[in-house]
Amino acid sequence: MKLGLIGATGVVGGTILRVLDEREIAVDELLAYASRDRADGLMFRGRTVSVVAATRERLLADRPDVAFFASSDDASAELATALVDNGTVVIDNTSTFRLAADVPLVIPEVNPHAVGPEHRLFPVANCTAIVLSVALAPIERAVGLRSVRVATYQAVSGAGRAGLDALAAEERGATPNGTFAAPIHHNVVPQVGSYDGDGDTGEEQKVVAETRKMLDRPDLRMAATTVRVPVMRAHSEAVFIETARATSVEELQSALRGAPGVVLHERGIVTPRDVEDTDLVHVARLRPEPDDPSHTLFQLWVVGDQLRKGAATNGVQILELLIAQGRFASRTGEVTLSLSKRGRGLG
Ligand code: 2RA
Repeated sequence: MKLGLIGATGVVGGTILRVLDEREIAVDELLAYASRDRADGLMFRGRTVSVVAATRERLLADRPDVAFFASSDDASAELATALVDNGTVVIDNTSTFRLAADVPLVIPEVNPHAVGPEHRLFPVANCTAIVLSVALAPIERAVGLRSVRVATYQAVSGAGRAGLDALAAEERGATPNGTFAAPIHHNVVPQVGSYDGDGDTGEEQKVVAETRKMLDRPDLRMAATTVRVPVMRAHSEAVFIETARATSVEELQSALRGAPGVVLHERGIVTPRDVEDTDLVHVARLRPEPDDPSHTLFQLWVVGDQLRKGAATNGVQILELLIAQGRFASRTGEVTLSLSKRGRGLG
């Protein structure tokens, strides 16, 4: 397989390379692109790979079998459909095409059936929405959901290398450089994405719209408040659900216990530092709301590494799904879908 990676030098791009390697995806040729030529190149499987500017002409001439986009919305808007029309399968980590009606938005643990043989463009959903949907899907399947409310605690690496650098600089005493809407060191910032001061931020709109699409519940009542916190890596979410029928903690636990991609913590807590660099979504503190005679109101705490499961790993899993469907030859011959307990670290 000839594999292109646009945004190869970014945080998500680097994580995609690691996940491809760990999952032993057979890559015959890696084509690495960035916003400009890079003299130093990058290392992949013990070899130095050149990094070149991602121009339309070069990409169309290179014609990769698969291209991962981990760059800007603008780069995806300009280049992704041209590549798709040229025969390339595109797995796109930007928001550009996520809500297009004829484009599937796939989490392999949640809605693999959304992939049809005609599809060649696969956006990877918003990282917060992926982490949330992996935890909600088993509940939706078991008892149905009537409403979901979520407050998030999002790591600075969600804003890429600039976010990591901004927190590190502020910790060393530098003046905030505007990467976030307010100082991030010793603070929390209730704005992720664009915000015009009235109504939801861009991130909040994405979480709601994309979760509805992935759960195939356009009618799901939802609200989100997304917040940036001075955590390096992994997003956390406090989730408040109303189920479609009366249920119990035990029934919800049993739905989550065997669910693909989920680790259920029946006791204790789980924090972003516990799940750094892992691929599974962790659920803890599942409990009923107090004084609820309807037995439909519950709360849970959900944590996942947004760079891995929320971005790179989900994209590579989509590629694995396509390989398993016979869309690409695999030299290893042994690429199997590893949806549940594969992953590093906890669980
Ligand atoms: C963030 N969800 O955390 C975004 C990144 N895709 O900023």
